[in-house]
Amino acid sequence: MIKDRLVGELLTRELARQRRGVELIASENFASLDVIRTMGSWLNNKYAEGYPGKRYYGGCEVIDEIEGLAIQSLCKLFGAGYANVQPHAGAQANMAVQLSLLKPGDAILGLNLAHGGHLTHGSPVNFSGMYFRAHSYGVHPDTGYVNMEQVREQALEHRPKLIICGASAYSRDWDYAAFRTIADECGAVLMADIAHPAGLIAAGLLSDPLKQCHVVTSTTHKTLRGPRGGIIIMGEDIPHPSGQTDKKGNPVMMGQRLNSAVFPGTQGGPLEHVIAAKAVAFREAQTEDYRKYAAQVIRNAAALAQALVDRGFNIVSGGTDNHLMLVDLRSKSITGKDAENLLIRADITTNKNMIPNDPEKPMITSGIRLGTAALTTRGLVEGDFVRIAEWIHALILHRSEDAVIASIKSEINRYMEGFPLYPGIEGL
Ligand code: DSN
Repeated sequence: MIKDRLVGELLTRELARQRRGVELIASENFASLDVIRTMGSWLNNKYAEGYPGKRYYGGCEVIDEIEGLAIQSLCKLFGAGYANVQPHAGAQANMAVQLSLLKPGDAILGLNLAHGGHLTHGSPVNFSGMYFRAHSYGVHPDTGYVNMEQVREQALEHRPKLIICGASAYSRDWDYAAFRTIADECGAVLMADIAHPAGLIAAGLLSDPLKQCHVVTSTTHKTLRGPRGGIIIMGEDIPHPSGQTDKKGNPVMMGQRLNSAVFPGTQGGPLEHVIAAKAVAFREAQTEDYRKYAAQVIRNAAALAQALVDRGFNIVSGGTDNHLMLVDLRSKSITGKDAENLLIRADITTNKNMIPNDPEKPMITSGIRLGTAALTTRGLVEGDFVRIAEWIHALILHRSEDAVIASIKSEINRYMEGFPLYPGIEGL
């Protein structure tokens, strides 16, 4: 164990919690030990402000190779022509894109947070909604699918400089081509935030945003199963929409502006230990094993959604194309907050989540969001997810019976022993 016993014991307790529980938080995963070990390395010690070959510190020759490898591996994984691997998180990637393209007061258009969007896509409590005139589109009340007519109406009315597609709680694939047509019609730059489905896109199982979107951001720790972090990619570098030229008369490129927006625009020293771990994850995601994993994630989500529907639950949009689903709990007369608190008593981890047009407040909600990426890493397959639906159903049905909850918790803890996490590791 590490010398700091207090922290060491907490690390051990958290490992035990992760091992014994049914992890259904859609944005979480279990990174490989290679990823974890790379993050916990002496690369942490190095300052490397700047980019490979152009640093503000000496001694960066190894770091340059590491960051170069991460960029090259990321480009190969997505077929990208440009990559920046420095954003500390998805929010920083989105902030950099907005800084590279917009001036305060410019209009942007993204998916409403209450319909599954993300804070950084224009929420009034986030920089994106404070500094820019943020407008939003939603999902169709009848179908739960993104309302493309509304996207077009909003785009033509507000003429945003940036249109954002992508979400935190949306279970369907995206029609990037339709978004591009609208973006072209109103002269906007089109960005996709693929933080959630990135790994499934890399595996070729969902539509490819790089073909249609000018710029794509992501996190690296959700379906992509890497370290906690962010990235920015483009299919190919393009001239910056301002049309500006440099001293030699060459167009200023978008990639150049994005790099400046990450550093020095919004960040200082890059986390090279995390960038090295990103390189490990990008290389893992190119293996046949990872492609099989990604396909299993989707099959498991479909099985879980169907098993819940079979037990009287409603899924927003009726199902899922990706790794997650939004469960509308109103048919079970329980709020999202109460369901989250109930399920955790049996070691099932979820998060309460607004459903579109939710009558409840954001801290209460009428839904929970469930995802299959983490448990698929543990080795669970379709039949196991039917079992999970049975547990969720039984817990909600017997919500006031402590003995039933305790018995399901014991059953879950025994069950999860069959799916070892980091076998042989007892702590740090
Ligand atoms: N917090 C992330 C999620 O859970 O989806 C998004 O930033």
